[in-house]
Amino acid sequence: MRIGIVCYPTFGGSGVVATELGLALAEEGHIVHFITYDRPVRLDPRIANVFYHEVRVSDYPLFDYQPYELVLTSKLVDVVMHERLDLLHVHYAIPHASAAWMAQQILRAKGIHVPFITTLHGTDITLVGRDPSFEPVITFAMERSTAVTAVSESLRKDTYDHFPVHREIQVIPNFIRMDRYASAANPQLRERFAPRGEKLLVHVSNFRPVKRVMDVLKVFTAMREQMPARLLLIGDGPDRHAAETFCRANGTCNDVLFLGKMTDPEAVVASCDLFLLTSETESFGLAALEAMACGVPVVTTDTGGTPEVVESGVAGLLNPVGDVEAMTRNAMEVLANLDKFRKGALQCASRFDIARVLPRYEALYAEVVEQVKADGIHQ
Ligand code: GMT
Repeated sequence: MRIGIVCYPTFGGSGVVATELGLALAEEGHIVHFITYDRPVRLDPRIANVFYHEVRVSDYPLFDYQPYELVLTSKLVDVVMHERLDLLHVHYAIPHASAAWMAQQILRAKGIHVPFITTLHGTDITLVGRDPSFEPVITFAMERSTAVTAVSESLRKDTYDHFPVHREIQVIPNFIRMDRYASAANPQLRERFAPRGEKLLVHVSNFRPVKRVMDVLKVFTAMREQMPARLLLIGDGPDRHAAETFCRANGTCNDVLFLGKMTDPEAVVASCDLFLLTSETESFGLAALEAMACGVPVVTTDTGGTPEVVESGVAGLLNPVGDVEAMTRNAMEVLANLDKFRKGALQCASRFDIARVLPRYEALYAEVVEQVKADGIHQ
């Protein structure tokens, strides 16, 4: 098939999932066109069957706010027509789903029928999506998508709870390439980050308030009082400054290493003992799944889709949001039984291996292409 993928090209999980999906489809022989405002961070231009189209927003001075959605729509029309795409798959509803719908209408007027699938990822529904100013557009775009998927049962439920949507939403979970993560651990990195044999904790996120990064630091600080430990923080974002201020105030700067954004964090993550994820809400928790695939157990919050990903007592332990004491206690408990939890993490992650998930997307693609063909014939 000839597939167009629209996503955010940044470090967020939705962009990572979209990119990995496109790369896996290309490996299967499909032709994949990425349509985004920048090259997705994990998109290797040397890979066969993969193409990239940049959406360029003008800087015309009349516009205080540049009309990104319109430029994206025009680009979608252009790429679908000239690359003869069979379907569009848009990741993160805002504004990709409504742009895809608009492109579909323009193409229909030209006699071209293209289906589009919207995959809901998280804050497009749970945070941003709940802003009433977005609701009518998102609801409409979901209703008009040829198919809608959500990355967890929890996100599917949240969508029905917060939007007046009546259509079917299929759950297709995020996935992982187990083979890529299994051998990621690097003893030299371990030596570099824990030279005195300290326990190594790690957190990966975009440091937005929803991640509650300060809870990560509080848990770490409490653990460090009980044993030698260091914390690696991967990523960057609005709460980084507050995190640095906290470390300075608590005298932990030497043991908290801010590594910034990383394209392939798995070698670092795999060299650690425990992954901490303290989010207020998390529709899936891809970062936790990546850690588990490296054999690193996860101490996280019992919220959104995380219980579907991290089996408590097996791959790690779940805790109430904000309960720093429970998280500290449970993190110590996991470290005391590390071998058991490491095995559990690998076992739990393998449920999401790409080999299980990719065929579900391929089946859905075949279904929507057939559906639109049939609709086109009847029109
Ligand atoms: O909402 C975000 O944080 C951004 C979004 C993204 O683009 O990374 O993350 C969401 O999608 C990921 C991939 O499906 C999920 O693993 C994250 O759990 C989800 N984030 C939240 O729900 C907070």
